[in-house]
Amino acid sequence: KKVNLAIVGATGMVGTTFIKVLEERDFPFENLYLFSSAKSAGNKVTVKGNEYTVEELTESSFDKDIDIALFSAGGDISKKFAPIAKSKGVIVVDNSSAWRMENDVPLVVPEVNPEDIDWNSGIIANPNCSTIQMMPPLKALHKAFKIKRIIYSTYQAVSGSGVKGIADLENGTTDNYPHPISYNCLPHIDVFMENGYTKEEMKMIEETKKILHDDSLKITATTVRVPVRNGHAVSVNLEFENSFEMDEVFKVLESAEGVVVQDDVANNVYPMQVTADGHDEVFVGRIRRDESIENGLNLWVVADNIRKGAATNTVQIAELLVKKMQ
Ligand code: 11C
Repeated sequence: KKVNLAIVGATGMVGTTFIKVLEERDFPFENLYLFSSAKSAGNKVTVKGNEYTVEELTESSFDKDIDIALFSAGGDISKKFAPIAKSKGVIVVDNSSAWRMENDVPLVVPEVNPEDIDWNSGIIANPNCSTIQMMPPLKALHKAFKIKRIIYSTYQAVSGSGVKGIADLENGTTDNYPHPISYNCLPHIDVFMENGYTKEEMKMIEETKKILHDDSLKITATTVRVPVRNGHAVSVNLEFENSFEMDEVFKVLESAEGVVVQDDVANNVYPMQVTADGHDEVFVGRIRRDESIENGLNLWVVADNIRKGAATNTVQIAELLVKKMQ
């Protein structure tokens, strides 16, 4: 069955990547509606050879016959318009943080917990980009050796802040960040919370537990903005319940869906942001035992935060919905 699809935030960085990914994966839509703010309304966009006119998002936008809407226009737009869409029978796949931790909203990484889309009540959330890329390798390792504790340290690209972040990197300005990001690193992503963590750090902690369905996991995180245009890297330290052999770890990661192992240090092969850029997979390397504790492991995990961290993961969720509608 071909579905009627809407994109909210169609002209933004993730929105335009939705369109690229839909074309690349030949997503089976019948009608396509592109919505944006008044500023970009009227723009013409070509998708699969057909020209579409971007319309202003209004409260009556979902009166049309729409099955699935992909949202990436920020949390405030999602908070206001996702319930309107849902009330009209549309299933919303939302890329913002607005609904992720709600009890009736599944948080889905298709390689990891596809079954969770079954209990949606009209809104399915796409996790935070730095969380998404950790889930395919960690789910496979959790299943094999049972994770006890996770320490995340991130190296996140300016594209995670949108076009303003990229402008600050390229121009040496401080319009988006409180300090220069050119030639600098900022241990500060999103706002600071009362406990001294940033919201980005708390997202990684809470979303990991929700996606892996395991509240007993002990998790801590430090998230850092680095002067990289696109692609997030995460250094992760894991402590397992069970003992493991390194060849088993490699086997588990090599057979994990959506994961590509790049680990040949003798030839300087390891994941990097510049090589992950433009790809949909999660790249894992620098795989080595943490010799300071029992059952410890270190990994370096890199992915394109706009693709797997946002647009591709959202489109993959929509593909699961289409399959379910058949
Ligand atoms: C960043 N992770 O890199 C953020 C961007 O909750 O969807 C995505 C924020 C979110 O700045």
